[in-house]
Amino acid sequence: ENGYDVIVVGLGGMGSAAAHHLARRGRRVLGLERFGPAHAQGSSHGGSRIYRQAYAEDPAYVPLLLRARELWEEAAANSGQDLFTATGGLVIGRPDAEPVAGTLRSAREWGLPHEVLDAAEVRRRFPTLTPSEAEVAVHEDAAGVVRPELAVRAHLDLAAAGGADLRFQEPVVTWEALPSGGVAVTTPRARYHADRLVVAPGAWAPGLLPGLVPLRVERRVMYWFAPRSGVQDFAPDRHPVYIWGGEVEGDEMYGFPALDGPDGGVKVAFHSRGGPADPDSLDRTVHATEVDAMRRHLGTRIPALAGELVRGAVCMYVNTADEHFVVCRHPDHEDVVVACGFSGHGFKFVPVIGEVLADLALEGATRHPIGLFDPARLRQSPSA
Ligand code: PYC
Repeated sequence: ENGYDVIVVGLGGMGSAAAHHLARRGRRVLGLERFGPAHAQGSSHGGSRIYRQAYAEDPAYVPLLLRARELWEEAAANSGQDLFTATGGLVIGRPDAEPVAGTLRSAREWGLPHEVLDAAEVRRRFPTLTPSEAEVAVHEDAAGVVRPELAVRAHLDLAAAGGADLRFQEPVVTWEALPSGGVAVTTPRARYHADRLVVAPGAWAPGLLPGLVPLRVERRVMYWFAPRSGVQDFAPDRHPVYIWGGEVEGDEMYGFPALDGPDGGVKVAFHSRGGPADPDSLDRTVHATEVDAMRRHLGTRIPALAGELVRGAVCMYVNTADEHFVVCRHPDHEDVVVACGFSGHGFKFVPVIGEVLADLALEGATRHPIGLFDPARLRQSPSA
């Protein structure tokens, strides 16, 4: 089938936002997704993601975060959905540990409002959190929660309202850049043509972008625990989102206020515990040993949550070697744009990455600072 300006492969967080930004610019867009709309098989589910600005990972992300915030507001207004909730946020840990030190570096470099709290002040303001005397916290008012499934649905609805043709349950088998220019995409149902291609395949990136950069797909578990004393202490108008560094790497955890009503539990997760995964045979069982390990961890940090598990869910990270994203024109195909390797910290950027992908697909360049996401840094150089 012919007649599209741009095909978007993958309609999770990044692809749905790209489809919306392309459609709003008047382009004829085809979106292809292997599952249904806003599904729970990849990396865009679980009800909540952290948004923060003083970015520990690198100060270069900050301008993108500021633009993302504007676009979250815009998408919320245009869709009528509550996509962003301001709660404030804490990054907790030893002062010299990377999450804390990196957050302060970004805050200072960009002049972002923040406060440094000692452990006693954290306990006083947020009595659910019990850091040790050796820990401090950086508090940021601008932090909050974004909603992955609502956001994907909102972007899909906006894209469809803008004329995009969105096809679900239609996995891409292969794509190719044609020697005469343009691209072809093959699914079990059809072969489609377009001038440009955006590939945003999430955990399916190793199969759809072979040889681009090394990627590690990893399993992660999300847990919702019932607070011992009811959800009121975890209400979003008084409880921040938080990232809590650990003594050893696997101990870093993060969590949210109570977002799912009195019986929905309160979500927490480990950032780096999981292990390698294959997206087509992911172990989706949350094991009792894993629940016990999280409960033990909560016992010294958030004792109010170290009780009954309400539910668990499994998702995937797609990690690059340095845990920075890959967002660029494909190094070998100028009509192809790629977005992958979001390394467990991408969702907050969804609307700005959608804007960047539309820029790259239509103009070949973007005004946004994406130098950090150039895959050249990760590609094996040919041996001399
Ligand atoms: O991006 O803020 C984040 C985050 C915390 C834990 C996993 N991702």
